[in-house]
Amino acid sequence: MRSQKSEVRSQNTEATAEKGFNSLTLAPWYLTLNKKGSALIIVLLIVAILTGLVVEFAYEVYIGTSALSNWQNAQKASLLSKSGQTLSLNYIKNLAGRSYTSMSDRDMADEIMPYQLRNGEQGSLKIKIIDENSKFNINGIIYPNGMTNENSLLSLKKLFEYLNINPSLALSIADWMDPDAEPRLSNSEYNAKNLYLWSIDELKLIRGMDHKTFELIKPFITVYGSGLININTAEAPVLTALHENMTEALAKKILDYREGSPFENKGQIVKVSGMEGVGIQIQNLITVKSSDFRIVASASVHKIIRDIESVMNTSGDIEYWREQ
Ligand SMILES: [Ca+2]
Repeated sequence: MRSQKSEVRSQNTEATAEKGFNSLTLAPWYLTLNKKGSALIIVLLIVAILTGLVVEFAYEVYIGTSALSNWQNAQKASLLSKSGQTLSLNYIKNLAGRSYTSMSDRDMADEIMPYQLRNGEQGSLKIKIIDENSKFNINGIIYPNGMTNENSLLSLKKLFEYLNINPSLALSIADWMDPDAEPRLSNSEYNAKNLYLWSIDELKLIRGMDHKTFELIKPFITVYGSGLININTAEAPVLTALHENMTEALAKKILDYREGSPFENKGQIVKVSGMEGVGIQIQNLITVKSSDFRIVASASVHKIIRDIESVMNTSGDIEYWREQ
């Protein structure tokens, strides 16, 4: 009997052991963990993934909104800058009706232009009006038939001398523009355009014209307008360059004279002490009325800036336009 019972117990024990082995090896792994702990890990994983998605979405929305906002502000700044150009054009058109253009006409424009937007927007518009007739027209050194205007070339040399620039650079500029290929200096016809300049920036392409030199002459030269110099608005370097007999001292006398009262006609220049003779000789080079103006309008809306620079004449023609 004992042996039978023992056999039966032994069989039960084996069965139990076999059952226990099966349940341990066949059950999924997660059933072997604590159920509460595993649920917490799963929840945490889901929360982490959702947080990641939400952060990514929020970031994309933020970037998208910022880009849209910047674009809208850029459009507003651009429109504001264009309005500044229109406003300036109306202003210079009014100057056409005047018999002469004085320095105060130009300065008044500078004073009335800066203002803040009135519709609550954070924005501003600044305008600068520059008289192109106060500058030396560099295209004037070559006649339309290709010949050199020696008097004009001499003026350019005098302008360079005034600014402490080597006057021979004027010869390189003449070769750059004249239609022939005969060099006045060694290599001065190298890669020459042999045409008039469309913009003074083209001067940077000429050998010998470094950045410093260009910045020195930039305020005093132009490619726009009739070529006549307005004696009411030209600065001393340009006035001195008008004629070989002009001196810096005479130019300063002209500045002093017009400060008291502007020249109402070009013949009045002989009233300036010392200008009795040379004043007559430059009559065909000067004017008292300006026709071409450079307008620089800079608009800012929420720190987004749009600049428009143009050159327009008093008839309303746009000769140059650049937006950036
Ligand atoms: Ca040439």
